[in-house]
Amino acid sequence: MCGIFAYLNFNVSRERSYILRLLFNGLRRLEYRGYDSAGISIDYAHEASTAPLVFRQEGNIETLVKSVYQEVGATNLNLEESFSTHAGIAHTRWATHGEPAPRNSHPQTSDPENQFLVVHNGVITNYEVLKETLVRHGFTFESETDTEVIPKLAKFIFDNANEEGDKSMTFSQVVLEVMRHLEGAYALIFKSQHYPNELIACKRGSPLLLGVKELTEQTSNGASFNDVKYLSSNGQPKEFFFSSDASALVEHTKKVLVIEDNEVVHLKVLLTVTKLYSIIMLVTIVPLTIKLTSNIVEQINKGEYEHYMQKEIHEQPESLTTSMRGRLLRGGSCKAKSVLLGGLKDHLKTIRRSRRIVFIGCGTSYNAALASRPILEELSGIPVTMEIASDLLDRQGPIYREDTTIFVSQSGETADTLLALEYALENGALCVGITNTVGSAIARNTHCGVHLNAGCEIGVASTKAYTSQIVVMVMLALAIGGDTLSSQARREAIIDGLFELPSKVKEVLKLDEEMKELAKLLIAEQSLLVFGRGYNYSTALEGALKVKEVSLMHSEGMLAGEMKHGPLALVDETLPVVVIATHDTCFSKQQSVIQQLHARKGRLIVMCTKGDAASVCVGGSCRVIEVPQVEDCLQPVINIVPLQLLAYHLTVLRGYNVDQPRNLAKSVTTQ
Ligand code: UD2
Ligand code: GLU
Ligand code: MG
Repeated sequence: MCGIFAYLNFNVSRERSYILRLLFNGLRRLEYRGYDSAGISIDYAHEASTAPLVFRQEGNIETLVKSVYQEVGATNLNLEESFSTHAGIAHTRWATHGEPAPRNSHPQTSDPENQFLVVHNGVITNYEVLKETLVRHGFTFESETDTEVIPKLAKFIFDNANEEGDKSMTFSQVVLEVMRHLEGAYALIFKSQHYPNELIACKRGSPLLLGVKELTEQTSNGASFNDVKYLSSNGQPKEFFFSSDASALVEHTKKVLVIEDNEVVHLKVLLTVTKLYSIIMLVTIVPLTIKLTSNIVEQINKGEYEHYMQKEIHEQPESLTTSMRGRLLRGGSCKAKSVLLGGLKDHLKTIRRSRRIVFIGCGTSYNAALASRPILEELSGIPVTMEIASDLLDRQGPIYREDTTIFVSQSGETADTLLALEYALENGALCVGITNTVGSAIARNTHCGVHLNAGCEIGVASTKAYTSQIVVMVMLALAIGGDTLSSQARREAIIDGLFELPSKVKEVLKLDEEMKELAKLLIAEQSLLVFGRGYNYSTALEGALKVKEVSLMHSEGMLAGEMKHGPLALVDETLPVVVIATHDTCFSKQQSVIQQLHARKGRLIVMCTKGDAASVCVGGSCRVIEVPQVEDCLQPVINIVPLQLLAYHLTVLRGYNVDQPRNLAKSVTTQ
């Protein structure tokens, strides 16, 4: 979805009208990818000192084309003016941050003079921190996009270097420094007034190709096109194209290079000793690991919070919003509300035809899959089974070509899950990834998938990634379920529920103080049981996992239906037991569980729907946690929040390290 196109002609005279036509045609070829607005930038004049022109419009490409020619007419810009070398960029946007509008369309700019311009496909997940930093340094933002931080950061880095007297910073150095600060997914093209006739392209996650058209027969220095460094011989005319996919390149050239993640392509005109121009393409590999290092931006920003886990718990209304951005379609007068997962749309037919769907994960990711299993079964009608990655491998459980396997991992590098992925690939199953980390091994090696876009998670105990995983998998269920008439009302109710979910999470976060009080009561306990069923079996497992993971208190999540088959023996007046009994199809069964626990004088903490407090505690005394009600399949997202808060406060009160619990690591990259 959305597209990038750029064109650089070198040493071949092209009129402005030709360049415009070429850029517009490039965009038209990318049109099928879907978009809601478009924009381009070309040069105003040959002189390096003049600001490039930027045209942006909401709506289709033809609207942009019309407005460009109108503006050109009004300003007497000469369409016949020729450029022997010129760098132009173009973009179709699929809005993720900010409504479709000219100010939010790309190219996004660094300042009114357009010193740095950027077109972007993707989502920058840490743009808020970057934006705050830039605003503190005097930048004013005019769009709601995540993209706008990129050109502004480029200008900031460029200005800083110049102030310090470093006038030799190259365009690629500026961009490399920018890339060091970006998290998320992107394909980017940079154009700058300070580096006329140069373009830089780089990417992580989103696709980007480079096409080269030689306008003479000679080969260049004998260097093959696949060489990492590609030098043109002096002065030979050439045309360069960047595009999100091959459809916009084939009419120009067959010489196409796929740009890999973390590579930077720099198209640059050099004045050589022999006074001839040449073009260099630099492909620089940026080590993946250099994140969060610079002092310009304090990346690891805990803000008002004391711990990352705390920050990440409270961030959930925002992280959930980001996970859903651009993926929920509100519908209209004659269109139904729907879900669009760009990464899956070409595979939905295959998934629907599969005999079985197998969720594979470990720890929290497994729990998130378990939370989504009922709705996936309901909407798809396909049997869904659950596998803990290591157990699947231990058993060498059967996986078939007709299976769709779904690999869930926050980091995308979890060793057990990765090995299970290899195993499933060998067995010929369709492999789908659900990961938070663009470019991770699971994202790369699965056939298709969905990124969580929840933003970087630092606390070892996963919180915001868990809720985003559930939301993404509910959207996956909606996408796989398709648009059968019989389930339309149900689907629309879930989509409405998704839209409202962030505000409901905000509401449930208000229980913070109450959970702290509860933690004080439980501080010296040895053990805590959590009972759930149906949608909230997962909540019981995940709540207990949080508690044991960070507060180092023994805790078990249990299926309430299994209570009488063993766990009931543990119940007495002292052992605290959390029962999740929010309103859904399992409500009456949970009420009877509560009765039975009362009968054994159990020490109950009941999580119930707001307004149910009085009715759930009939027959005994208990402490209640009242939470807002949402659509049943989304309730696990709400219900886990108080338990996350409880685990957090228990840990702090017991004096343990919340962000780095004993013996645990953030991404488990060993078996
Ligand atoms: C794409 C962009 C997103 C935004 C959006 C606008 C990327 C990475 N994403 O998001 O930033 O511009 O379009 O509409 O550029 N994939 C796997 N395995 C995984 C996860 C993902 O194969 O575990 C693939 C997936 O099939 C797709 C690509 O990676 O081809 C991007 O996935 P996505 O979920 O980021 O895709 P989408 O369309 O939501
Ligand atoms: N996230 C960017 C925006 O909302 C780019 C979206 C796209 O990939 O088109 O402007
Ligand atoms: Mg984990």
